[in-house]
Amino acid sequence: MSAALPAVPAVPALPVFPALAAAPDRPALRFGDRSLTYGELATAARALAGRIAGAGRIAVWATPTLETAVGVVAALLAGVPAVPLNPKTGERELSHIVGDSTPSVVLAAPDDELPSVLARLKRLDITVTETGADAELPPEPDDPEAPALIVYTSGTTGAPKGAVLPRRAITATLDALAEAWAWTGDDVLVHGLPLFHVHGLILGILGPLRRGGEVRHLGKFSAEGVARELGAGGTMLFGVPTMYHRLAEALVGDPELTKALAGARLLVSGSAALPVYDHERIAAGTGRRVIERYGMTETLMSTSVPVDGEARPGSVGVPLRAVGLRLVEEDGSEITSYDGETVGEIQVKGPSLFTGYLNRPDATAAAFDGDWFRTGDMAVRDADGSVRIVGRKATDLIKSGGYKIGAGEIENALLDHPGVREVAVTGEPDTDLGERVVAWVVAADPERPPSAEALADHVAAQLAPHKRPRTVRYVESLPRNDMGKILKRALTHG
Ligand code: MCA
Ligand code: AMP
Repeated sequence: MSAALPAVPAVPALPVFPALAAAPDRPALRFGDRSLTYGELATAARALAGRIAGAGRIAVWATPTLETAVGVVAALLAGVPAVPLNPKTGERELSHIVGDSTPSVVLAAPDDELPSVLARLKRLDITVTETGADAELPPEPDDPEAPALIVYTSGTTGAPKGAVLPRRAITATLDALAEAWAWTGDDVLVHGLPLFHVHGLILGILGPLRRGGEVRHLGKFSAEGVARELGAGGTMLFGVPTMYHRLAEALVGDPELTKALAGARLLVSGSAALPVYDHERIAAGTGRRVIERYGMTETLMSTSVPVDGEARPGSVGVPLRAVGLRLVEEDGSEITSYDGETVGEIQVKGPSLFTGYLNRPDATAAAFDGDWFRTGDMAVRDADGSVRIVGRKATDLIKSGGYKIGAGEIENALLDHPGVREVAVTGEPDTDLGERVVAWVVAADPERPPSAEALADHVAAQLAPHKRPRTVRYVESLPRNDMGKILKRALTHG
């Protein structure tokens, strides 16, 4: 690491939030015009932790607000596993998540309206302006294996699975990133990511709070918000490639945004591949290169380009501290050459891994080869050991706007629509979203097929708006092989 970079102080693995008690006057969280210092956050989270202690599991209605951050910090302090819920989740998916994770309580902001699916849960309002609680934090649980968060993630088929993330996975990944990025309490992170996934919640909220730094959340991503906050003291930006694509588009003729991006200490992209075109446009416009890091809900972060490393388009950098990473051939043999050509599946091991899928020992067993987690991502390694992702094993997984979406779950939802007789879902390249969800539909009545809008609304209401098909193609029949299996390649390759 170069001498000019701030030294990252060593932090013991637990407690998760050493800064909470250390510096009460420092700014911790800001969402729009609402903010909390570390002292205020500690008071609010401590009071809530006292109310949920011993609750079993809790759900958090994860809007992009102060309340969500306070709710999750409180759950970690109390040692109660938290299930962040996407507030836009539709009925079918929400019923599944709640039925699978069986929380006893749902935490929400006082003004939130909760859907009827959650009516049977006890509701606790999150108050961010607690006063008068005593100054002592209750001791955090000291078991590093204790489950901290259960984050739902899609697979190729079936409903999303709950990845159980222990406390040590969170601290291990955040400390490894701190080392790679020279990330300290002096950093001010700007982001507009949702708070129900790893990227926005663990990296984007828990990360700065573990370091003792500040988060400024935009509420909703916009280029203007990024320009404003980076221009007013923000040092780091986290985003998915769609956000960097939109920033690259907005840069043209926007000197304020150009200056803000040029002045940031670190621009980080993850959750999907950042296209070379956008990478180059940002570099050309600002003189700054975006750093990529690679991870997964189940593994947290596995690789990154270090802060003083060379940010090459296409490269997701080198394995982070304590992460074991290997590339494996189809027959299970390990690829040892760093020739930039030989493609294998990325497998990882180490302390940042999850402990398994909730209630799914079968799926957990299938995901591992011994200690090694099979990511399903295909990559090569360059001569310097850096990893370049070249594709994915499963064609039935779609990454759209940085969200992982299983084709199977959308097909199941669409088959429930009365106007649909048969359906296949595929992903197609999209300059903004990376991939776009496409539904190939055989209508129940070809004379009166359901509209594309009706099908999108149906998926949004049952699953989530980001899973809705953006394109619907009506076909007379779906190509199948002798076994009756749909040949998706024949659809997409005409
Ligand atoms: C549109 N909308 C609808 C419908 N159509 N709502 C209901 N029914 C419909 N038919 C609404 C949407 O809900 C949204 O509302 C608004 O219209 C715009 O929708 P959309 O175009 O889909 O959104 P967008 O603005 O284009 O979203 C782009 C985005 C978003 C902001 C980049 O995709 C995003 O936030 N992505 C982040 C994903 C992420 O965090 N992934 C991390 C996974 P409204 O505007 O009110 O919202 S963790 C991970 O992957 C690993 C660990 C890793 O490596 O990080
Ligand atoms: P999720 O299941 O939503 O946690 O998404 C994890 C997946 O996102 C990984 O398996 C990769 O396919 C993809 N991903 C995350 N970061 C990157 C990156 N920097 N480049 C390419 N793909 C990525």
